[in-house]
Amino acid sequence: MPSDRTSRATTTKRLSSITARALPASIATPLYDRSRVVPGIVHLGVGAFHRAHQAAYVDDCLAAGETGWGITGVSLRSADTRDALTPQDGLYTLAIRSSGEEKLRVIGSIASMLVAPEDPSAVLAALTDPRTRIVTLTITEKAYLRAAGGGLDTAHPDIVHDLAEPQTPKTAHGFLTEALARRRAAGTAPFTVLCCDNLPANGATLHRLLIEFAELRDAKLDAKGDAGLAKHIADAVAFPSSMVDRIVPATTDADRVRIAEELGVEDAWPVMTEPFCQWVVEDDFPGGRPAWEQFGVTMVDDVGPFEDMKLRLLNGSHSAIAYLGLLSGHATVDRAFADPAIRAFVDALWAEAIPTLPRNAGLDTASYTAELAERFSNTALAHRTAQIANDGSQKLPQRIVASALESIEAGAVPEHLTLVIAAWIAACEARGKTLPEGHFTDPLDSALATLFGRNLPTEETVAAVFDLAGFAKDHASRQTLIEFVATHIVHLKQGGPALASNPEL
Ligand code: CS2
Repeated sequence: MPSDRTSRATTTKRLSSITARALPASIATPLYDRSRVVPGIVHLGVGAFHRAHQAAYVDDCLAAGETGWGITGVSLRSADTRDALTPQDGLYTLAIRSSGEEKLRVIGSIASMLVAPEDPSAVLAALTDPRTRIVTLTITEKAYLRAAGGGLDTAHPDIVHDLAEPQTPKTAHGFLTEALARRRAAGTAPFTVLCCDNLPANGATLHRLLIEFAELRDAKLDAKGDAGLAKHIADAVAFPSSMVDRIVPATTDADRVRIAEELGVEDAWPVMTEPFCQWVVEDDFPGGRPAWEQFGVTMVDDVGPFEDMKLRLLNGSHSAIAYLGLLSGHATVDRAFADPAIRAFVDALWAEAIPTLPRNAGLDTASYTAELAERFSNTALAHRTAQIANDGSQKLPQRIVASALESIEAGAVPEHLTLVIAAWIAACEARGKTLPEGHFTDPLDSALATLFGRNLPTEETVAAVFDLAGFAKDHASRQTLIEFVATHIVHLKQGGPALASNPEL
């Protein structure tokens, strides 16, 4: 966080357990005794999304009298959230915004915060604490460190580090495996691992990656007779999948000022969100869980159909709105969605993606897309297209590429799905030209810059991007997809969405 916020905090009264007692009556605050709450959940990746979603559900459970599920929030990278929240006793404001209305609620479920790079052993201590029965994650797609084909990126320097130095991990994989090894050695039951990121079959995906990591670890430790961790993780640890949904735009300084005025005290990091909130979770928690179903969480046997619908309809169209919006000069989702050309595009995109969803799973796609249209039109959110545009190489496989491939296999012509891939490539290429340099980022940025600098024919560029990002790897329809995308790029460059720069961005 910029230092001006920290210095302001020292001179202004701050949100805290004490000042929360005197907030205006319209603002909901935790009325339960926070000192009685014991930590039961360790959450990795305690960013705004977690604080708008899971932490609110857990806050409801604690308010209803559960005491065993306080959250220990862990940041795997920066100290920003800890620095903002610790002086506030872990309290922060959740602002639920719809066009014309803002409701504020102070959340109290985060009991303490740790910053992994500062003190990995404190994180391992929290993870091995027998009271910790669930570990949840929102670390973003790229932190799963998948290689282009989907397996673990074993060459990634942090994976190499965590295999060499298991006592001081850097990655989620390193922390989880080391903690599970220590719990096993101590005779403590394993925790349940609940992935809450936008990945397909997120629980199973993380399970597979951790087994792969543990196999490499076992191979190193074999000589010392400590092998068998991979088998333990495969047999004894539960990884339910879950589908999470709430739109959470990044907090701005204007939000901080407005919330401070409402509260009468400063909150260094309030979180902005929409009224809609959904969480669908596979019910597989051998060590127990909060009674989430009493607070609006849908507990199911198989989250797959819900997840596909969300990734392909919500996130797929979000990415479309982001890249086409950027290329057309729209800074926020609501403005892009109000553009008739983009609105019509999204309808056509949904029409292509819907036939790829599981049939007979009871999905009501008509109401779902109608609700999405309302959510995307929420003018109070100011959700920036550049925020969603980040990390496209990690997001598009499950949002767009999978539906496009299935659509081709079914004999359809996915013009709109493939245009989103083209718009992503065009938007990446437009940075530093018609879009500001660094307007959004991607783990492939330096490789993409080198590639674009070679000025290859369009189809060769697209094929190289597919290789870098692992899109459609080894798939029979890869070449067809590349040809669609290359044709769209040529059209986009000939003047599809206006590629003119726009001061709004
Ligand atoms: C968005 C998601 O930034 C993005 O990529 O598509 O964060 C989206 O807002 C959430 O998944 C909504 O649940």
